[in-house]
Amino acid sequence: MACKRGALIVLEGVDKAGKTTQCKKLVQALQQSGSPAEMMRFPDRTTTIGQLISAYLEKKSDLEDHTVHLLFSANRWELVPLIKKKLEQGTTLVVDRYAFSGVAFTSAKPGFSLDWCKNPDVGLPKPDLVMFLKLSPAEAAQRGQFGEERYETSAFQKTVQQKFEHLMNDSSVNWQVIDASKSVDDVHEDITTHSLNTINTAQNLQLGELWK
Ligand code: ADP
Ligand code: 2DT
Repeated sequence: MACKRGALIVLEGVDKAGKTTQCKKLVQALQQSGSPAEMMRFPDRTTTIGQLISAYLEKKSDLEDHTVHLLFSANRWELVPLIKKKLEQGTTLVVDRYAFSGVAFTSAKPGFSLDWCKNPDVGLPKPDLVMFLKLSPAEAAQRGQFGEERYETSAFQKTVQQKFEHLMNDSSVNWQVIDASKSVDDVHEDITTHSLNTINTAQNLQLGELWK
Protein backbone atom coordinates (compact mmCIF):
# COMPACT_ATOMS: atom_id res chain seq x y z
CA MET A 1 0.00 0.00 0.00
CA ALA A 2 1.25 3.52 -0.79
CA CYS A 3 2.29 5.47 2.29
CA LYS A 4 -0.21 7.91 3.72
CA ARG A 5 0.52 11.52 2.89
CA GLY A 6 1.58 14.10 5.44
CA ALA A 7 -0.53 17.15 6.25
CA LEU A 8 0.18 20.73 5.20
CA ILE A 9 -0.27 22.82 8.33
CA VAL A 10 0.18 26.61 8.32
CA LEU A 11 0.53 29.05 11.19
CA GLU A 12 -0.41 32.65 10.49
CA GLY A 13 -0.80 35.75 12.63
CA VAL A 14 0.62 39.20 13.20
CA ASP A 15 4.14 39.89 14.38
CA LYS A 16 4.98 38.39 17.81
CA ALA A 17 1.85 36.22 17.93
CA GLY A 18 4.13 33.25 18.64
CA LYS A 19 4.20 31.59 15.21
CA THR A 20 7.86 30.62 15.21
CA THR A 21 7.80 29.44 18.83
CA GLN A 22 4.76 27.27 18.16
CA CYS A 23 5.94 25.87 14.80
CA LYS A 24 9.12 24.63 16.48
CA LYS A 25 7.26 23.11 19.44
CA LEU A 26 4.74 21.40 17.19
CA VAL A 27 7.41 19.83 14.96
CA GLN A 28 9.29 18.62 18.04
CA ALA A 29 6.15 17.13 19.60
CA LEU A 30 5.14 15.38 16.37
CA GLN A 31 8.62 13.95 15.86
CA GLN A 32 8.75 12.72 19.46
CA SER A 33 5.43 10.95 19.01
CA GLY A 34 6.83 9.15 15.96
CA SER A 35 5.01 11.24 13.36
CA PRO A 36 7.43 12.53 10.68
CA ALA A 37 7.33 16.34 10.58
CA GLU A 38 9.45 19.22 9.34
CA MET A 39 9.26 22.98 9.59
CA MET A 40 9.29 25.41 6.68
CA ARG A 41 8.96 29.19 6.69
CA PHE A 42 8.07 31.87 4.20
CA PRO A 43 9.79 33.88 3.05
CA ASP A 44 12.48 31.21 2.68
CA ARG A 45 15.44 33.60 2.69
CA THR A 46 17.98 30.95 1.62
CA THR A 47 17.11 30.85 -2.10
CA THR A 48 18.20 33.41 -4.72
CA ILE A 49 14.69 34.90 -4.74
CA GLY A 50 14.62 34.74 -0.93
CA GLN A 51 17.82 36.77 -0.73
CA LEU A 52 16.23 39.56 -2.80
CA ILE A 53 13.25 39.51 -0.42
CA SER A 54 15.50 39.48 2.64
CA ALA A 55 17.46 42.54 1.44
CA TYR A 56 14.13 44.32 0.85
CA LEU A 57 12.83 43.47 4.34
CA GLU A 58 16.10 44.58 5.91
CA LYS A 59 15.76 47.87 3.96
CA LYS A 60 19.06 47.21 2.21
CA SER A 61 17.25 47.52 -1.11
CA ASP A 62 14.04 49.03 -2.44
CA LEU A 63 11.68 47.11 -4.68
CA GLU A 64 8.50 48.29 -6.37
CA ASP A 65 5.44 47.04 -4.41
CA HIS A 66 3.95 44.82 -7.16
CA THR A 67 7.38 43.37 -7.86
CA VAL A 68 8.06 42.35 -4.29
CA HIS A 69 4.59 40.82 -3.99
CA LEU A 70 5.32 38.64 -7.01
CA LEU A 71 8.72 37.69 -5.58
CA PHE A 72 7.11 36.51 -2.32
CA SER A 73 4.74 34.37 -4.41
CA ALA A 74 7.57 33.06 -6.62
CA ASN A 75 9.42 32.11 -3.42
CA ARG A 76 6.49 29.82 -2.53
CA TRP A 77 6.16 28.38 -6.05
CA GLU A 78 9.86 27.50 -6.20
CA LEU A 79 9.37 25.33 -3.10
CA VAL A 80 6.23 23.55 -4.41
CA PRO A 81 8.07 20.51 -5.85
CA LEU A 82 9.76 19.97 -2.45
CA ILE A 83 6.49 20.51 -0.54
CA LYS A 84 4.70 17.93 -2.69
CA LYS A 85 7.55 15.44 -2.41
CA LYS A 86 7.69 15.68 1.39
CA LEU A 87 3.91 15.35 1.77
CA GLU A 88 3.84 12.33 -0.55
CA GLN A 89 6.61 10.73 1.51
CA GLY A 90 4.36 11.01 4.56
CA THR A 91 6.07 13.99 6.20
CA THR A 92 3.81 16.60 7.77
CA LEU A 93 4.96 20.16 6.99
CA VAL A 94 4.49 22.86 9.61
CA VAL A 95 4.78 26.19 7.82
CA ASP A 96 5.50 29.58 9.42
CA ARG A 97 3.50 32.03 7.17
CA TYR A 98 2.17 31.24 3.68
CA ALA A 99 0.11 32.95 0.97
CA PHE A 100 -2.22 34.50 3.57
CA SER A 101 0.62 36.68 4.88
CA GLY A 102 1.40 37.50 1.26
CA VAL A 103 -2.11 38.82 0.68
CA ALA A 104 -2.55 40.48 4.09
CA PHE A 105 0.72 42.43 3.93
CA THR A 106 0.51 43.65 0.32
CA SER A 107 -3.20 44.49 0.49
CA ALA A 108 -2.43 46.59 3.58
CA LYS A 109 -0.59 48.93 1.19
CA PRO A 110 -2.66 51.60 -0.62
CA GLY A 111 -4.06 50.63 -4.03
CA PHE A 112 -3.90 46.83 -3.72
CA SER A 113 -7.12 44.79 -3.89
CA LEU A 114 -7.45 41.47 -2.14
CA ASP A 115 -8.22 39.83 -5.51
CA TRP A 116 -5.11 41.14 -7.23
CA CYS A 117 -3.00 40.02 -4.30
CA LYS A 118 -4.45 36.50 -4.25
CA ASN A 119 -4.01 35.81 -7.96
CA PRO A 120 -0.33 34.77 -8.14
CA ASP A 121 -0.86 32.21 -5.34
CA VAL A 122 -3.99 30.60 -6.85
CA GLY A 123 -3.30 26.89 -7.26
CA LEU A 124 -0.57 26.54 -4.62
CA PRO A 125 -0.83 23.39 -2.47
CA LYS A 126 -3.81 24.08 -0.24
CA PRO A 127 -3.11 23.83 3.49
CA ASP A 128 -5.15 21.17 5.28
CA LEU A 129 -5.27 23.51 8.28
CA VAL A 130 -4.48 27.19 8.81
CA MET A 131 -4.22 28.27 12.43
CA PHE A 132 -4.47 32.00 13.00
CA LEU A 133 -2.73 32.99 16.21
CA LYS A 134 -4.85 35.85 17.44
CA LEU A 135 -3.25 38.49 19.65
CA SER A 136 -4.31 42.10 20.22
CA PRO A 137 -1.84 44.84 19.24
CA ALA A 138 -1.55 45.80 22.94
CA GLU A 139 -0.57 42.26 23.96
CA ALA A 140 1.86 41.98 21.03
CA ALA A 141 3.51 45.22 22.18
CA GLN A 142 4.14 43.66 25.62
CA ARG A 143 6.22 40.93 23.97
CA GLY A 144 8.93 43.41 23.04
CA GLN A 145 9.76 46.28 20.77
CA PHE A 146 9.22 46.14 17.05
CA GLY A 147 12.39 45.34 15.14
CA GLU A 148 14.04 47.34 12.43
CA GLU A 149 12.59 45.48 9.45
CA ARG A 150 10.11 46.84 6.96
CA TYR A 151 6.42 46.54 8.03
CA GLU A 152 7.33 46.47 11.74
CA THR A 153 5.17 49.39 12.89
CA SER A 154 2.00 49.18 14.95
CA ALA A 155 -0.08 51.17 12.41
CA PHE A 156 0.81 48.82 9.55
CA GLN A 157 0.30 45.71 11.70
CA LYS A 158 -3.23 46.89 12.59
CA THR A 159 -4.16 47.12 8.92
CA VAL A 160 -2.59 43.70 8.32
CA GLN A 161 -4.76 42.24 11.11
CA GLN A 162 -7.90 43.62 9.39
CA LYS A 163 -6.85 42.04 6.09
CA PHE A 164 -6.38 38.68 7.84
CA GLU A 165 -9.92 39.03 9.25
CA HIS A 166 -11.23 39.41 5.67
CA LEU A 167 -9.32 36.34 4.50
CA MET A 168 -10.73 34.30 7.39
CA ASN A 169 -14.29 34.78 6.05
CA ASP A 170 -13.37 32.39 3.23
CA SER A 171 -14.90 29.04 4.15
CA SER A 172 -12.99 27.21 1.39
CA VAL A 173 -9.98 27.35 3.72
CA ASN A 174 -9.88 25.36 6.99
CA TRP A 175 -9.20 28.24 9.40
CA GLN A 176 -8.90 27.75 13.14
CA VAL A 177 -8.51 30.80 15.33
CA ILE A 178 -6.17 30.18 18.28
CA ASP A 179 -6.11 32.41 21.36
CA ALA A 180 -2.41 33.34 21.30
CA SER A 181 -2.61 35.32 24.55
CA LYS A 182 -2.46 32.10 26.60
CA SER A 183 0.80 30.64 27.92
CA VAL A 184 3.21 29.00 25.45
CA ASP A 185 2.24 25.56 26.77
CA ASP A 186 -1.52 26.17 26.60
CA VAL A 187 -1.29 27.50 23.05
CA HIS A 188 0.85 24.49 22.16
CA GLU A 189 -1.82 22.15 23.52
CA ASP A 190 -4.56 23.79 21.40
CA ILE A 191 -2.37 23.68 18.30
CA THR A 192 -1.39 20.06 18.84
CA THR A 193 -5.02 18.95 19.19
CA HIS A 194 -6.04 20.62 15.91
CA SER A 195 -2.94 19.31 14.16
CA LEU A 196 -3.39 15.68 15.22
CA ASN A 197 -7.01 15.74 14.01
CA THR A 198 -5.90 17.20 10.70
CA ILE A 199 -3.04 14.71 10.23
CA ASN A 200 -5.56 11.90 10.72
CA THR A 201 -8.09 13.18 8.20
CA ALA A 202 -5.64 14.53 5.60
CA GLN A 203 -3.96 11.16 5.09
CA ASN A 204 -7.06 9.90 3.26
CA LEU A 205 -7.67 13.09 1.25
CA GLN A 206 -6.07 14.41 -1.93
CA LEU A 207 -4.02 17.57 -1.55
CA GLY A 208 -6.14 20.54 -2.68
CA GLU A 209 -5.35 23.65 -4.72
CA LEU A 210 -5.54 26.99 -2.93
CA TRP A 211 -8.27 29.49 -3.95
CA LYS A 212 -9.25 27.42 -7.00
P1 ADP B 1 6.24 35.42 15.73
O1 ADP B 1 6.99 34.33 15.01
O2 ADP B 1 4.75 35.29 15.57
O3 ADP B 1 6.71 36.80 15.39
P2 ADP B 1 7.68 34.52 18.11
O4 ADP B 1 7.42 33.06 18.23
O5 ADP B 1 8.98 34.93 17.50
O6 ADP B 1 6.48 35.23 17.30
O7 ADP B 1 7.49 35.15 19.54
C1 ADP B 1 7.68 36.57 19.75
C2 ADP B 1 8.13 36.82 21.21
O8 ADP B 1 7.07 36.49 22.11
C3 ADP B 1 9.31 35.93 21.63
O9 ADP B 1 10.11 36.67 22.51
C4 ADP B 1 8.65 34.75 22.34
O10 ADP B 1 9.50 34.18 23.30
C5 ADP B 1 7.45 35.42 22.98
N1 ADP B 1 6.27 34.53 23.09
C6 ADP B 1 5.86 33.60 22.19
N2 ADP B 1 4.73 32.99 22.62
C7 ADP B 1 4.40 33.56 23.81
C8 ADP B 1 3.32 33.36 24.76
N3 ADP B 1 2.34 32.47 24.53
N4 ADP B 1 3.32 34.13 25.86
C9 ADP B 1 4.29 35.05 26.08
N5 ADP B 1 5.32 35.28 25.25
C10 ADP B 1 5.39 34.55 24.12
P1 2DT C 1 9.33 37.07 9.28
O1 2DT C 1 10.47 36.43 8.54
O2 2DT C 1 9.72 37.68 10.59
O3 2DT C 1 8.11 36.20 9.38
O4 2DT C 1 8.94 38.37 8.42
N1 2DT C 1 5.55 38.84 4.19
C1 2DT C 1 5.66 37.51 4.33
C2 2DT C 1 5.02 39.44 3.06
O5 2DT C 1 4.95 40.66 2.94
N2 2DT C 1 4.59 38.61 2.05
C3 2DT C 1 4.66 37.25 2.14
O6 2DT C 1 4.26 36.55 1.19
C4 2DT C 1 5.21 36.67 3.33
C5 2DT C 1 5.31 35.18 3.45
C6 2DT C 1 5.54 39.42 6.63
C7 2DT C 1 8.63 38.33 7.11
C8 2DT C 1 7.92 39.61 6.73
O7 2DT C 1 7.48 39.50 5.36
C9 2DT C 1 6.07 39.72 5.27
C10 2DT C 1 6.67 39.85 7.56
